[in-house]
Amino acid sequence: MPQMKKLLVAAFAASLALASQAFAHAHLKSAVPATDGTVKEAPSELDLTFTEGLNLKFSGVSVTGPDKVTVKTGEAMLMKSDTTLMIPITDKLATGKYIVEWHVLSTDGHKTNGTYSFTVAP
Ligand SMILES: [Cu+2]
Repeated sequence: MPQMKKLLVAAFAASLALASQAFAHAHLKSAVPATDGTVKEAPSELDLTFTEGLNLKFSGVSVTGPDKVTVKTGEAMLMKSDTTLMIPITDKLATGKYIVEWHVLSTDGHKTNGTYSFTVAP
């Protein structure tokens, strides 16, 4: 049944194409301070590195500290071929756990978002 075989091959190729598109979205690859990490010194910036280049205009984070207080952040910048989002922290962070909620638009036009936390140790 060559016709059927052609169809199966086409379907397989289409599913591969879809899968690789899904992987092309910008996923968080690494962060400083590290995701779920603990730092001894309060960071003056956050670096979030993604698997894809980002569109700065539609990318950003919101940081929430202990007691659900929103941390003041400066203007985000892109570094390392637009894959790293650098966010200056204008507040001096007290010890405690911080939640980082990020949202980005990758250069392929897909939006992704996520959440992670880090802790500033006493
Ligand atoms: Cu994508």
